[in-house]
Amino acid sequence: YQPIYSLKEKCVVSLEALVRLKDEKLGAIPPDEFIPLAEQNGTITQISEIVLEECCRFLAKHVLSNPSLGIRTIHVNIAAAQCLNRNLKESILPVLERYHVPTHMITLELTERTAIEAPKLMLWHMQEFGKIGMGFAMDDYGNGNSNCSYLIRFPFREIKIDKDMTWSYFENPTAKIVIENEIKTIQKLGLPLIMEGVEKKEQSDALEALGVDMIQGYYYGKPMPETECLRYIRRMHFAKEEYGKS
Ligand code: G
Ligand code: MN
Repeated sequence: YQPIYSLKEKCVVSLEALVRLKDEKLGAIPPDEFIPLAEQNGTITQISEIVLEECCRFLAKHVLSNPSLGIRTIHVNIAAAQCLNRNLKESILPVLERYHVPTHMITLELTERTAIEAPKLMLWHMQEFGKIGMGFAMDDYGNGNSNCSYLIRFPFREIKIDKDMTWSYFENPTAKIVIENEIKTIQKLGLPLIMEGVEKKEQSDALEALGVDMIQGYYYGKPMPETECLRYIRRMHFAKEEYGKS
């Protein structure tokens, strides 16, 4: 789980579930290697099911009983293959029900590429999930075939700006102008914005000055196994209270 930090609330408010694969012989296999393969051979659907089940178990065990942790939702990535299934909702909802996890505690992340694969069906999925209080976040916004039409066509509840965009914001004056305008557009639409890939304090401060809502990046925490992540959040939130007292 990787923390998503709210610059406004000064605490971790959500997590993204990021699957990792460890092989006895090969060691850790990076997601950039096994996810495209799993997408090709169809096992991505089973992987996603395992991830969702794990997240619900985690929420039920550690988050529902600990509201003071401040975790409002877990972001779970969904793949194009899953969205092509008309019964997407029926494959997801029973898992949440089994663990008594409220629908707003899972946010589904999808990329522009996934959304455009079957746009009509995707729109219908988003409306159906919206009716039961489950939202979609647009992942990796600005990477690849970015186009503001995705913002217009689909009722995303949240936008995540891709880490490559964040990096070029700080390196390239042209990118800075373009991305600042993207940020303003998203803000005018009233959509919460997460910037990914923030690795330094100066970057976080600069984005805070632009009114960015949330940050996901190594500066506020790398992806961690669940126990470590819980410890990290507790320590961070406790520290915040301590600072407040002094
Ligand atoms: O595509 P998506 O946004 O779901 O993928 C997130 C990936 O980006 C994760 O695998 C995570 O490890 C990586 N990541 C998250 N934050 C940072 C960061 O600040 N720097 C770098 N280099 N990678 C990051
Ligand atoms: Mn993601």
